[in-house]
Amino acid sequence: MPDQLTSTAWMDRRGFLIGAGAAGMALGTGLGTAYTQIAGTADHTLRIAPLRLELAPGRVIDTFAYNGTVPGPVLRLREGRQVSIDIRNDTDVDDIVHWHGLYVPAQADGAMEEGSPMVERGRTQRYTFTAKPTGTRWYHSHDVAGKDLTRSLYSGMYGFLIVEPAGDPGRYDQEVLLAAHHWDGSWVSMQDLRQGPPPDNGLEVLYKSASFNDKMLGHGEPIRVREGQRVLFRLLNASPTQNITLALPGHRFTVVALDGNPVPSQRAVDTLFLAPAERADVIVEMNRPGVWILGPTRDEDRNMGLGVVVEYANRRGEPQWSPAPNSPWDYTIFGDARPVPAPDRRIELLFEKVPGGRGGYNRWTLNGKSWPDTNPLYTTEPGKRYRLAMTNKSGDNHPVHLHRHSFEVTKVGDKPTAGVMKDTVNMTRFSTVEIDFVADDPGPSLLHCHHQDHQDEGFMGMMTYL
Ligand SMILES: [Cu+2]
Repeated sequence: MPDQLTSTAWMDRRGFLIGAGAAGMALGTGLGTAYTQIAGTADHTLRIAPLRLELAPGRVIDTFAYNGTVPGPVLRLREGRQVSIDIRNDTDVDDIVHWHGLYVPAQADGAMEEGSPMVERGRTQRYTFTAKPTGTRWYHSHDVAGKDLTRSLYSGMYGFLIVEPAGDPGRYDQEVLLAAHHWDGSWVSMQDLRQGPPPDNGLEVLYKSASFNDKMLGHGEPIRVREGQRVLFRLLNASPTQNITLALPGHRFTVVALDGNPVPSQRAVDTLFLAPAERADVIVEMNRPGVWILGPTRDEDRNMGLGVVVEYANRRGEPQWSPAPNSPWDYTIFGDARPVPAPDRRIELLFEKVPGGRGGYNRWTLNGKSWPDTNPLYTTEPGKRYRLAMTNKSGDNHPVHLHRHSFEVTKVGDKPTAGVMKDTVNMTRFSTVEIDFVADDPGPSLLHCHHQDHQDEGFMGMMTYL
């Protein structure tokens, strides 16, 4: 029982729990009365360890994962209930786990920049927090990867975290969880491979493999369905840097939630776009019997292994793929026209690239500065409403993530909208987006691009509270 060694934890003055391994237990005997000793087993344990992941016969990835699986175990938490999760680090590198899309104290959020402690190698650390808000959330490593394409979001260290509402409507017959990931990356100069990026552009990551969950397309079990079923897909783009656009030939996706939050206007779409870190909950009516490929519209991504076979009962044969109708993706089609309250303050953010040149790494700036010089990026007062007016002055996509808060998308380009609540908003190349939020979770909160390489090369700032 591995937990026996590590089930001792201490509550610090700010009300979150820090567990410790054997060394910490020895230290613990010397701690004063300010620390309350907590005994007992955590509700969940995640063990970080190396994993040889077989995506397909002969395609093995040496990576790191939680509890020996990719994705890690699905954590299903009950809304409003306190949960304790032990993270045990059985690797030789310190790491940290971030609870993406949840309202948790900064010290338990799993970002060292906000003050959360690293989970040291060989140690165990306990996180406790109250699970909210409801919906499809996820957890993942929030370590710095830098040039190391085996660490953090490049690795298998991610999993679904679903906060279940007290009363789940559950109008579906089957639930399927799919997390997309790209594997086996290397740094390349795109100019050497294809025309396109300007010649001063720096290194980018190119991948050799991709998967839904732990298998490449054509390997692993198909998703078995019956005609007439309503299937809920919870889709997560857990790729370190790649956008994906998904289709299921002959079927449409009815989008019911984005980033776990119900959308005001449920729309059926032919293709579904997800930037890194984004989630979509979609219902598919199974009304086209056959054997199909649910996969990315880019041939290159399917050839790399991204996709899964959907097989109707009593149907056999080669899985079919056909190009999807062209349907542009736009957050505003899921919004509505309700009036948006005027913000107490409008904050302009400009994102720019400092091209690395051939063989160099691109750098990123927010209002002219790179992390850590962007701390603080802006300061908020509890209870006030803010509008971030963001401009992407670069030819790259940036899924911008705000920690510990949900925000409302209020303008995409010059299109106003309301009601679409997210924690990550993708900014397409040379675009503007406005998001509104209420400063309702005091504590330092990171704002950063979810591309691992952009985040590591300066695209990060800190929102603070007065
Ligand atoms: Cu970015």
